[in-house]
Amino acid sequence: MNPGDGKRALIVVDVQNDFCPGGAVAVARGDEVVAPLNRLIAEFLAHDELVVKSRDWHPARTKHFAAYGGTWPVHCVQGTTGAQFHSQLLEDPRIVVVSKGTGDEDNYSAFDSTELARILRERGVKEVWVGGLATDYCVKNTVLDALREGFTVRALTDAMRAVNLQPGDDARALEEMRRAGAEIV
Ligand code: VGL
Ligand code: ZN
Repeated sequence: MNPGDGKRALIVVDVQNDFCPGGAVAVARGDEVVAPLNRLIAEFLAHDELVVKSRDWHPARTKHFAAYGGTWPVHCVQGTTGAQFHSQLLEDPRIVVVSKGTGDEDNYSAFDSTELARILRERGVKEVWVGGLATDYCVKNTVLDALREGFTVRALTDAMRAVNLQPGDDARALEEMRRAGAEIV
């Protein structure tokens, strides 16, 4: 089977208020991923293909936060407005939601401590298309884990934006994904 022939799934990574402009870990122009992702969500659902949304879903106290020894300001605390998906992101009962970061680990990847790999395998998925927030953390780590798990991966550059704690982190993240075997589209 050629890459592209397998059953596909769309993985929408962490398109939550806290990663959008005005949020606690605001990604510049993070909200611009919503329109292209909505087009893909509609297309995948129309073809009966799986759509997964991951969400960063932290407890109020976690070592992921700077206050408790980690890197980040408080963000995406379970049940808060900041943790909600962007209000314009398409919702549908067929979409599977995967929560990550529920303990003290950073859990940047949507595969890390979640059921995602099992869910994809159960549905016969061979190829995943990945977009969302942020390119240099959760999108990158999700792409790298998907490759490690044996999936064909398309990283959707128009549908992702980066935190860029250091200038150029976005380009480095894309290069790392490409070198690991992702198709950058
Ligand atoms: C993320 C920083 C902290 C992400 C999550 O979703 O990319 N970034 N937690
Ligand atoms: Zn987080």
